Amino acid sequence: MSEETAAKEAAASGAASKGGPTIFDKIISKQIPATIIYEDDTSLAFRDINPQAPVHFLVIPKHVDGLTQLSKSEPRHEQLLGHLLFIAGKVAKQEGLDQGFRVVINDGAQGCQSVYHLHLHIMGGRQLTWPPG
Ligand code: TR5
Repeated sequence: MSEETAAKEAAASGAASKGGPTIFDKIISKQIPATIIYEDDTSLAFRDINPQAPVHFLVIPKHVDGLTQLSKSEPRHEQLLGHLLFIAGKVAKQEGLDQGFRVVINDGAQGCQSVYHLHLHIMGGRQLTWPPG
């Protein structure tokens, strides 16, 4: 069974995915509204509900929950990771972030992750500072 078929069956049955369902699963299934600015078969981009910059959106995979799960998984996930970054750049351009932007992945407790479904933060539209807190 393909990853996508498994995810569809899990969603249809209401079963939890490996890491347990998160709010982002409900955004993917359109149970909860979000301002979606890009979508394809494997990824979704939507505006962050609590923006930290004039432009702040998230890019998520539809069928994989976590970076750790993903990086320990099959080599084809390398392609998915590349795709997410590619989409981050594509949507950043679509959003007019010509002067630059930041891509962040918070992973795990020390990474300050709050939603346990892999997501790339893309922030721009103002001068950002470094290092982050
Ligand atoms: O802290 P991490 O890196 O896990 O980032 C989680 C991000 O999800 C935060 O920047 C939140 O503001 C964002 N977030 C949380 C919710 C949410 C959202 N972005 C869009 N729509 C959201 N809905 C509908 N519900 C959330 N709980």
